[in-house]
Amino acid sequence: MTTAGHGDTVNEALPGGWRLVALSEVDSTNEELRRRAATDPTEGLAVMASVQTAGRGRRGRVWESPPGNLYLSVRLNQGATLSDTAQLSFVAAVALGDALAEAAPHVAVRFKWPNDLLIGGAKVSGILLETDGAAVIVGIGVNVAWAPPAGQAAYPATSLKAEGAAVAAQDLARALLRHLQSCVTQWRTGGFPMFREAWLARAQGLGQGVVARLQSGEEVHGRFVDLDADGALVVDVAGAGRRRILAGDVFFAAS
Ligand code: BT5
Repeated sequence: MTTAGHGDTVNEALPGGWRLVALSEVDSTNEELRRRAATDPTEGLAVMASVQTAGRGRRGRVWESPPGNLYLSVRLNQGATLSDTAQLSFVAAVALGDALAEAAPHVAVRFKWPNDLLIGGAKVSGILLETDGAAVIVGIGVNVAWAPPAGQAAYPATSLKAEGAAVAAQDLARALLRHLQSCVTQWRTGGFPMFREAWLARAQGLGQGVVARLQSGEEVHGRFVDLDADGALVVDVAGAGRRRILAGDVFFAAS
């Protein structure tokens, strides 16, 4: 595994004591924050990179990370309980949704459970939360200029550029960090309900047919009816009542 990036290109103080370190290349911004914890365990330390050589998704999947896109991770000294970590992935999605509404107002962004953002049904962003001792690392990838071509990713993908939004990754990073800081503060004082509502208001496929593929390989077919107070997907299964899905991948029935 690569060790560190090729030097800091930016080391910038942000409001609220947060700080942004920008690197030209790194294996994974999540991994870089883990390494930095030994010498710099500050809350709000954010690392972005122009390229990731080993960007990752959930369960060891690869996150394609060529130049031009945004790869950003932030450390939150949260106390890494399962429930906090699950809730934070929705808080981060809402923050990114708000940042995109500001940076690219004409594109309509929807949320896909558990932690993707879609434009026109195609994935423009993925969020990966990892725990590191008592901290949570929030890793966010946004396809600013490039997306995997059709057939290459498990789910159709798009980029902001392909959707007609000219946004610079550095500008989006700053807008995102500003929204993330404000959302995390609101979540810490006001709790999850307002984020659950904000997420549901822009959720893809609410009330529609869905297939949830669980880690065991089991597929749950039903109707996506809710997000519960813990961030679980609630699926109404014909003849079998409601199932809470805590982890898995979601596919929408063809409309
Ligand atoms: C995710 O995983 O969507 C979370 C991705 C998180 C990436 C960020 S970048 C900054 C930080 N540092 C890291 O190393 N990671 C985080 P998941 O839901 O498991 O989706 C992964 C799947 O999405 C892959 O298996 C592909 O099918 C597809 N994929 C890969 N690269 C993609 C891309 N750039 N755009 C759209 N889909 C992609």
